[in-house]
Amino acid sequence: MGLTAAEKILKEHFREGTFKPGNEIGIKIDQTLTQDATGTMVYLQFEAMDIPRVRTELSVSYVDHNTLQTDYRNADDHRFLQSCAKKYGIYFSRPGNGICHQVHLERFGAPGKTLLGSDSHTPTGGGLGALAIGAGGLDIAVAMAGGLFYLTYPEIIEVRLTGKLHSMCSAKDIILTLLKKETVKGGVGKIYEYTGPGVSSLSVPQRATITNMGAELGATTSLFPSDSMTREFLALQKRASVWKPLQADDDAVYAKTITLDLDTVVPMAACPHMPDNVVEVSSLAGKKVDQVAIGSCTNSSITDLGIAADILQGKTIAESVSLAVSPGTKQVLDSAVKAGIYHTFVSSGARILESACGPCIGMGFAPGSKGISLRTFNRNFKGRSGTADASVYLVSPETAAASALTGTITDPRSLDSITTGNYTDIISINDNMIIPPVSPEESRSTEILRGPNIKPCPLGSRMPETIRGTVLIKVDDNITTDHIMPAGAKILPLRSNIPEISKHVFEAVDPHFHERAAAVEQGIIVGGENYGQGSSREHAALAPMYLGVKAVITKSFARIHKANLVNFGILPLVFKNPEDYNSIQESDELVIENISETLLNGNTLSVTNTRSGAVFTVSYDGDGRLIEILLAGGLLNYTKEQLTR
Ligand code: MIC
Ligand code: SF4
Repeated sequence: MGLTAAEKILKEHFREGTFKPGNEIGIKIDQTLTQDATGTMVYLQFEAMDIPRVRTELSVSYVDHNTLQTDYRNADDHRFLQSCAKKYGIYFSRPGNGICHQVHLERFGAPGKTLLGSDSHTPTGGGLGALAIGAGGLDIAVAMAGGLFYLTYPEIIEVRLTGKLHSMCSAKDIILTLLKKETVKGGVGKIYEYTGPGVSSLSVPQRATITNMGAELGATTSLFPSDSMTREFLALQKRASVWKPLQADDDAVYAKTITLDLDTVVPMAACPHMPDNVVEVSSLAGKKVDQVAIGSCTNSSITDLGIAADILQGKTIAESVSLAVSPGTKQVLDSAVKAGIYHTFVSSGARILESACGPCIGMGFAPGSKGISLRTFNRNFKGRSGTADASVYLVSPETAAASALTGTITDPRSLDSITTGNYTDIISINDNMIIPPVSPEESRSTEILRGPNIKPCPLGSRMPETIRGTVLIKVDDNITTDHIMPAGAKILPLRSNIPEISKHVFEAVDPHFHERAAAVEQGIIVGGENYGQGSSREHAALAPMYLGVKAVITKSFARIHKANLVNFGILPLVFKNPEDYNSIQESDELVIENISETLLNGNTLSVTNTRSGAVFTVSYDGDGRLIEILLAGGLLNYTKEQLTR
């Protein structure tokens, strides 16, 4: 039986476990990436492992999230990260050089490699034929130390593309179409592998838009084959030498096949407040728009900016609209200047922002009260833009630009014919904002520079035999890590300081969460389906751990968050009978006894609700290694115990 492209990479990197869907496997990681918002914790954890230099083929530390520098804290973080990179043999991409996923695609990604990143959109690299996976920071620290990355062997889903996109329809519309079909939890435990004759018409940046937003499906990752288009992209980047072909075997077997005819794809928009709340743009036509943002790791390539500029060419944006453009990388920004795209934007009335995440993570350009914002980004969770009552729609660059001109949501196909340019060949390569690793001698004498806001990573305590926990909060389905641990300009500077950031846990959902958690010794969180979707931020587990949360009981979990809970010694439990969710109230006391014995001998624990007297069962599906980690109080403690043994 032949192999799928994903299986070929998995097989080559497989080191431990049983090589079959559903089982835990350990794979070797070739490359890692971190970004500043998750990176400070990663390097604090790496430092605690006491390893002189990274053991990967290549590791890159990017600064792209917290670049506002409203006071000393972000700047101190940047200096800390730069000194860690020098100390440990890591490439350092300086602030201003661009968004991690886009820079990595341009300058470092390679077909057939495994890439692990402390950011959920790491699968962007799948556009180049790399098996690129997002994970919690601690998993990245372990991979940098040469440890394996453990994941559940995913189901491989084939997305067979036929036909060709019509003009004014783009890669964003493809992934939004898929999100409508598969939903934000449809991809949990799956890899989406793209095949079929439609693939060859999509450029690498277009493929990367699709694999980037595969994160919103909850997927482990998404993957395109490596073909002549990939080789062309790498040759333009003067990196043709890393190209190698990657394709599924003709007789490869997939768990399921979804066929998507690109001829039928039309402009789509994800409506507030979920990326799968997708409708056709034409059905929203005429709705007033207050602001438009073009950029983010999803749609900030030169092709994305080029088509938007073609639409804006010679025109002025509507008086009622504010338009911001953030080029994904310095390379894109420079190429946009060369190609005249920058001039077109500025002439049309656009505001040009830094090459960084910016508005995507609530770092500036927040909409006004009840504002309607159209963004080419990947997430529209409530409040993420920085304005709690704003409505964010996710659209393609074509729809964004067309709507900026008219001031209302506009189907770009309704515009008079647009002359489009080909901007892919205009490329400006200059890596002077990437600092390469130094020699081991220089590393040794490098001092790590810290600021007063950088506090050590707290350690968990051993799992108690009995949890007697208060239900601190009960939430619905699809709770995101943005709900659990919000980001934005006020909170992101606290990412290096867990005691401080923990005061903001669940802030937007319930401002008293922190006080309630502080008042009890052990806390429990109760959630619905797909709890913890979205970002990879381990702070959504680390801060609750710091507040004494011992278990989270839900109907189901998102992959990365569940792994983060285990990494920080919090039990991720699932109701055996989802109906039991209804019987729990906030402030109930839940008792779980004989934890280690039960977990080591099976996977079902019984829980007693002392208010109602009700007894119900929950399960944990992890294997022996994960149970050991939980009992040790998290991966850091477990690793220490292993080393002492
Ligand atoms: C996001 O898009 O939510 C982020 C900010 O990039 C996160 C990482 C973080 O919270 O630092 C992600 O996607 O993992
Ligand atoms: Fe940055 Fe937004 Fe991409 Fe996250 S989704 S990496 S915040 S641009």
